[in-house]
Amino acid sequence: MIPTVRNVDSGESGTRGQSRDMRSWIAELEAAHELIRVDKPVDPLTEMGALLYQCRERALLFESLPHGWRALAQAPANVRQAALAFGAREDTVVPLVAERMGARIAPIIVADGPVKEIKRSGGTFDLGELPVHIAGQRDGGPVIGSGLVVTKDPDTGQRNVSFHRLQIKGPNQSGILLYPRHAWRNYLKYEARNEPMPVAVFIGHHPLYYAAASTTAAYGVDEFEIAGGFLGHPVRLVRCETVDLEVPADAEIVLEGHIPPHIREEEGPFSEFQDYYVTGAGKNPVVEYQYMTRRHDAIFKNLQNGSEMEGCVFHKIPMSATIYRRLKDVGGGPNLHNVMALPGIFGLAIQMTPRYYGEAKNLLMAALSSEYQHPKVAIAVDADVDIFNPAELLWALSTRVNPQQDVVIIPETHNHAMDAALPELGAPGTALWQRLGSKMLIDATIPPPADAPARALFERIRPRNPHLRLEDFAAEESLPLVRALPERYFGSRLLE
Ligand SMILES: Cc1cc2nc3c(=O)[nH]c(=O)nc-3n(C[C@H](O)[C@H](O)[C@H](O)COP(=O)(O)O)c2cc1C
Ligand SMILES: [Mn+2]
Repeated sequence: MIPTVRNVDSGESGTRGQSRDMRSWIAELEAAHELIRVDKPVDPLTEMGALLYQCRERALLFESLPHGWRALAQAPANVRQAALAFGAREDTVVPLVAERMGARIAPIIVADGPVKEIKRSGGTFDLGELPVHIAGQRDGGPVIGSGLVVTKDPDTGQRNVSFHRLQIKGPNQSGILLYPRHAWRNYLKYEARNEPMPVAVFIGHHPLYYAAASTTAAYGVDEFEIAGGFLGHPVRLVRCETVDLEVPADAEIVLEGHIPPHIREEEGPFSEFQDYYVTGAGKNPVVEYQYMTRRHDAIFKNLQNGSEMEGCVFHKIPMSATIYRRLKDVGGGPNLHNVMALPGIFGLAIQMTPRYYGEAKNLLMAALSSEYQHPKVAIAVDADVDIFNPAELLWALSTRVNPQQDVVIIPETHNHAMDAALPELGAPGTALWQRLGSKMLIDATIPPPADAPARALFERIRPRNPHLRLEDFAAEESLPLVRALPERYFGSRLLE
């Protein structure tokens, strides 16, 4: 257990040297040849979304945006890049994050920080001058997708940090989508008192802050403690100027504001994580901003949503790690290898070696009823199936499943309210907003090792001499083609 440090003012010394921020992340990406610089002018409203849409492999640093802004986006562009941020590999990042979730470190309060270099009160800043982009053709307007929203429970003072889409509506106003979870719960408490809810939004920081904010923990858990556990050092916080909230000292930009009670305005549509537009759109609350602080040379952070975009990477890692933690205990410790959310986030692949017949179904039931509301389909496969290769997953589904025995459908479950395939009850911005759907588990595992003869029927094809490599045999002029062959192909993991 890493020791917990509480509210110590470390001034300029202390943890400063080891703290990681968006600057250190940009340097890290560049050193790993993971960053593309875009030096031509780009219009965030009409051009940026298309460039991000095309760039699923590398991060983008926009160097010539309106009003002199620079911005980082698609960083992490995929799970592989997220693994880099955690110092892991694609196939080791989830077990590692699951472990770090158990090592929370309380933040510290410092007197000052880079995010306070410039201070602007209401009327002296205009959200319209930030390089906020429009992602999809049908989006309702420019949306800050990278704003991490800090709120407090008015009864206990417990802090919460979460992602919320913020559609720009004026120089100092945005919409906000408050999905029925912790910030919404805090808002309902303020609304019951007929008081505005103070909020602080920070934009631009190391991706581990974003991963922490998208972790669904218990109500009352401070996501800055989760960020500390991910980072391995306490988060440095500074106090806000106009609200009783704290924000990271090393963020790029902070907006201070409040959500007035009982106000709902049209919001959305927005390019959402499942790759559809309309979910969540309707009458949603608004945020009014009265103060902005930022670094003197602040770099903006754009974040594009949609399936297999940056936004879904921030969903996938904490969701998979939280469910991995949960499954680790099912039935007294299964032989669990990995968990990964599938594209669209409503599905999960569970990689395990069953100890007993039927054990996979026990894990799948747990996976479908965790802290997360999203998972609707859960698939269990053995260790030989590369869960990062969709072809292998689909192959396991078609060759290792006897549908009448291996597929179970649980009717009439509470599902994620933004799953467009399910009937919607209530509406966004109201107390009864949900989807009453169903769940499906698919056991695509093979017989357990304890039943060796039955398991042997599923021994996979491997070539003789699997260590041989084509580049040692190919003609000199063909080597560029050989080196351009994809590293991942059907069965590639079996040759490792
Ligand atoms: C990229 C991204 C965008 C998100 N956008 C929203 C949003 O607009 N509204 C919302 O309520 N939750 C949104 N979420 C989900 C929450 O931030 C996330 O589930 C978080 O865990 C909720 O925090 P909580 O558990 O403290 O309520 C988003 C998550 C990610 C990763
Ligand atoms: Mn929370």
